[in-house]
Order: sequence, then C-alpha cells, then structure tokens
Amino acid sequence: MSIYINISKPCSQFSHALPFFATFRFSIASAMSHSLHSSAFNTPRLVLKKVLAKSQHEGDGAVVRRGIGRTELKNLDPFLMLDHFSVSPPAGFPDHPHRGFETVTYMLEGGITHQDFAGHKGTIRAGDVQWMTAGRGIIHSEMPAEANNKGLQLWINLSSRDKMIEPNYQELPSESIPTAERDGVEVRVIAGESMGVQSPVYTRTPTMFLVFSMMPGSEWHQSIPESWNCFVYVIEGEGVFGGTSSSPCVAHHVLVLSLGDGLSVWNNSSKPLRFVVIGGQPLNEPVAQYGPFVMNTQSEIEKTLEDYQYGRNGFEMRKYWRSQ
Ligand code: FJE
Ligand code: FE
Repeated sequence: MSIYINISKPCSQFSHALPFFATFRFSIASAMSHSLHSSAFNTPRLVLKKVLAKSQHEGDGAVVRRGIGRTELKNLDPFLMLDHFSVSPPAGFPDHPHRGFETVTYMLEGGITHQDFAGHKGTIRAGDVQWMTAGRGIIHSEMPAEANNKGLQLWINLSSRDKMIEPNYQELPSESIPTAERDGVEVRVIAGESMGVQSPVYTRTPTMFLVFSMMPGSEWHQSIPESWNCFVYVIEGEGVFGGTSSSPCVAHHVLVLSLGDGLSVWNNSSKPLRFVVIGGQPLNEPVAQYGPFVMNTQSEIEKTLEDYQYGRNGFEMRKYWRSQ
C-alpha cells in the first residue's frame, strides 16, 4: 500500500513522465486487487486530521467526549455533532428542544429513557438505535435508565427543504439491526450498506453509519461513496486507518478522511478494535446554529426563537408539557 501511495505522487521534476507513472500505478493497483481478493481502492481515503475527543460537561451533569462539533471539527457537512456520552443518575438531558436536524442515538451500555411533548416515549438500550428526525420541532428529555449509561449521539443536518417537516422516529431494537461477519470483522449496519447487508433506515440526508468490531490480525476494506464527507471515531482498541504506514490510532480519537472510494483498516494489535465509520453527502448549504436549533440563516434562527418562545409552528405543546 505504501508503495502505491508513493508512486501515485510523482515529483514535479518528473511531470513529463506522468503517463509512465500513471500506467505503472494502474498495473500495480489491478495486480494487487487480483492477488489480495480485496478492494485496493482507486482512491483510498487517507487520514487528513486526527483529533482527541476530550471529556466535557453537557446537559445537567452528563459527561460527553465531543468529536464532531468541537472548534477543530466544525463544517463536516452534513454532520453537526458527535458526542460519546456517559451519564449516571441524577444527571441527564432534561427537557430541551430541537429543530432543523436529526439526532441518532446508539447505546453502548445501559439505557436512555426519552419522552417527548407529543407523548412518544421509550427506553433505548445497549445495541439499540433511535433515529429521530426533529424537523420543525421536538421538545424532549433524555434521562439515564440504569446506573451507567453510555452511547453515541450524532446530529445530522437536514436540507432546507426538510428542516420544517413533521417530526419522525425510526426505532431499531438491537436484534433488528443488520449484522454481518467476515474473517474476524463484524459490522452492524445502522445506515447504508456493508458486506452485502443494508439498513432499513430511511436517511433524508444520505448517510452511512457503520459500527465495526475487528479481531486482532484482521483487516477490512470498506467502500464509501467517493464525494461524501467521512470520519472514523474509535470506541476501543487500536487500529491502523487509511494506509499500512499510518500511525496506529487509539480510542476516543476522530479521524477525518480525505475524499475517495474506500477506507482500509488493519487491527495489528492484540486486542479487539471497535470503531464507527460515519459518512454523508454534503448539503452545501449555509448553516446557522443556535444550540439545538439549526437553520440556514440568522433570520430563520430568530424566527425559531420566537416560535419556541410563543409556542408556534411545531412548538405548540411547549406551554402544556413537562416530562415526568
Ligand atoms: C443539547 C446541551 C446538551 N449531547 N448526547 C445543549 F447537552 C444537549 C443534548 C445532548 C445530548 C443528549 C444525549 Cl442523550 C446524548 C448529547 C448533547 O441533549 F441538545 C443542547 N442543545
Ligand atoms: Fe435531545
């Protein structure tokens, strides 16, 4: 792999020889894909940026490792936030609103009990997913169900045409999440497709959300739509991402990937490696965010604050509802 990367970048003084290099590169790439029986990608995605998601306090006494959404990791269109959260009673995320985007909650341990202002409630437990489209407005609480509760919450922006749609939930209990396994690599497909299995989730903003567990000594080559923005978050263990010569990455780091048609990963360590690969089609629209409200312009944010304050345009129940 490292040879492949080196020769694909000929020095400028040899630019007259580019056709030669290009041919040579093509022949090696095709030879590799035949001999390895795995996808040596045309344009492998490499690690552009590596950021540690440090712990911070959020909500009411909860602790989150914020990956996407921190100052160094804004503008990963269409993603607004990724929190690796840990919450124990009496801490939690009491009554708060959302508008203009989707929240995806994937539980790793324990449970989160949610209640919204339309009477929707339930508990998301380890392995379960709640895909919530806030659309024009949701007010809800998200509180711990057990002593220790951990998970990931991803915020995905909605396009201007979807920001004011009716709120909607897609709930996937753990058993219903498509799973596949090959040569020591297990994938849970929360959105998109991997190893020939497909998620039932409808993504208004086209999104891939894969959870991988890789045994020591295993490798995996995941295809990803070429123009989508994509990142990795390492949950546990240590992995090599992008090229065989990349330095190993340990838990709680976000890796922002370059564009390309796929990602290669190796677990060269002696322990299991667990991480998520999250990718999405960029919306390429202006983003105006004020906390839990995400619109396109500042005037739409002002309108949203009024709607919330006076209980209009989706926030009607605000005046009558409190979580129990
Ligand atoms: C929020 C502060 C918050 N990350 N991870 C401000 F904490 C929240 C919020 C969450 C949240 C909830 C869960 Cl279950 C998991 C989270 C932030 O609820 F929405 C705003 N605006
Ligand atoms: Fe919320």
